[in-house]
Amino acid sequence: MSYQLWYWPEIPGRGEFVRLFLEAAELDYDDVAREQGADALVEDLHARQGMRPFAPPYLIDGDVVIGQTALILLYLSDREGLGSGDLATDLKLMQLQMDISDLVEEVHATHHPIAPGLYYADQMDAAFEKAHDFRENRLPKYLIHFDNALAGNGGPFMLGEQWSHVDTSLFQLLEGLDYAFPNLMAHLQGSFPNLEALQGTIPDIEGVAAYLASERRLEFNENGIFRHYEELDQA
Ligand SMILES: N[C@@H](CCC(=O)N[C@@H](CS)C(=O)NCC(=O)O)C(=O)O
Repeated sequence: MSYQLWYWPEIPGRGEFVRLFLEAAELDYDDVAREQGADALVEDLHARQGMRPFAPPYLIDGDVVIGQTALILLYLSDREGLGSGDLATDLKLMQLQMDISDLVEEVHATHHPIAPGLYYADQMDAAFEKAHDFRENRLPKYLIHFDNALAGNGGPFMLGEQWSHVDTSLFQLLEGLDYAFPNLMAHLQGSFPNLEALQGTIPDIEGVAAYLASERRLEFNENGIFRHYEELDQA
């Protein structure tokens, strides 16, 4: 039986971190809201009771329903034998995946620093300040952290020669940053060699190559998390 992924149909967003993993592992899945629309997603989520996911993305595998991007990736890795096989190492991978989630939240806050429900145009002054701190302090701190984690692992990936959910997520993160902050990322080029090598290697994974060339791959856009606003991207 194939997995069901529920995520907003028009943006890559957080759903793309799950999608990339499913595609890299060449797993069968239905991208349900891409087929049935956003209203179907809202209906499905609201029909769920009790300990249900708070927000998409969420994954359904038979009776199992899981929200939270990092947790979905942990579940899939465990179920498909794509973890490290060692609890302490798997927890370190999860720690990094949750660091990625934190950074994704900070990226979103560069254009929505006050409230996610307000328009960007209504919070631009705060966004300038937030983006300035993001460019100067927060992003370099995170990228050093991830680059150090990759150093000396004996291969391009966190686990050396074997890719994991952290690697596909770092790829998506870097692609998103390149889209949203092209000047900044050009300025930082060469500063994070392990991350750059990883970004160049992920498209060589067979499932990823096929996916990136397909129509299933959604382009970044200004409704998503990684948005390009020239005024927020000053190197
Ligand atoms: N921490 C959650 C965040 C989930 C989340 O914020 N989902 C967004 C879309 S990317 C959403 O639809 N949020 C609705 C809301 O917060 O009300 C995760 O990493 O999956």
